[in-house]
Amino acid sequence: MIEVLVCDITRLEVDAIVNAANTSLLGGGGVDGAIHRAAGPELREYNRKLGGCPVGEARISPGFRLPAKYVISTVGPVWHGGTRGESELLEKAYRSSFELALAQGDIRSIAFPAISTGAYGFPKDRAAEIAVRVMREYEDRFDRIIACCYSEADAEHYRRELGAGS
Ligand code: AR6
Repeated sequence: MIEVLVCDITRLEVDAIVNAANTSLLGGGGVDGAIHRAAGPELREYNRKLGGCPVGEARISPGFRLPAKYVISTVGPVWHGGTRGESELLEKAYRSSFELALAQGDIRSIAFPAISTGAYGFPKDRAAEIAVRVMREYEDRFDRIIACCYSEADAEHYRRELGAGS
C-alpha cells in the first residue's frame, strides 16, 4: 500500500526511513539535518565508516535514537535543467533504496521524503511522478510504502500521481 502523509519523517515508527543525503553521508540541512539531529551523533560516526555514497546509490545504517529501525541514505541529483540525466538518477536513487531495503531482509515498512526537491531544486511535480512510478513497482513487496511530505502542497503532487491510475 502506498500512503501519502504530511509529517516530519523523523517521527515515523516504520522499519526504515530514507534520507535525502549528500555524497559525504555526514549530514547537512533539510531532511538530512533533521534525521541526523533525531538519530544522534552515532549516525554520523557510523556513516563516517561507510566512506560516502555516489549519486543514485544508497547506504544503510541503524536508526540509533530514531523510532525507525534503519536509515537508508540515498543521494539524489542536483537539478541542472533536466539535461544531465537528472530524471534517471532520481529514479535510480529510489530503486537503490528499495533494493537495499529488500536485501536487508526485515524491512516491511519504508518512508521516503521528496528526494532532491529541496536544496537540490528538482521540480516537485516531475519528482513525484518518478517517485510514484518506482513505488508502484515495489508495492507488492512491502506492507507500507509512505511518501512523507513536509507540506500539503507537496502531498498534492503525490495524490495527483496516485489518482492518475497505474
Ligand atoms: N521530514 C520530511 N520531509 C522533510 C523534512 C522532514 N523533517 N525536512 C525537510 N523535508 P532537502 P534535497 C523535505 O533539501 O533536495 C541537504 O543539505 C523538504 O521540504 O532536505 O535532496 C543534504 O545534506 C523537501 O521537500 O533534500 C544535501 O546536501 C525534501 O524534504 C541536500 O540537502 C527534500 O529537501 C539534499 O537536497
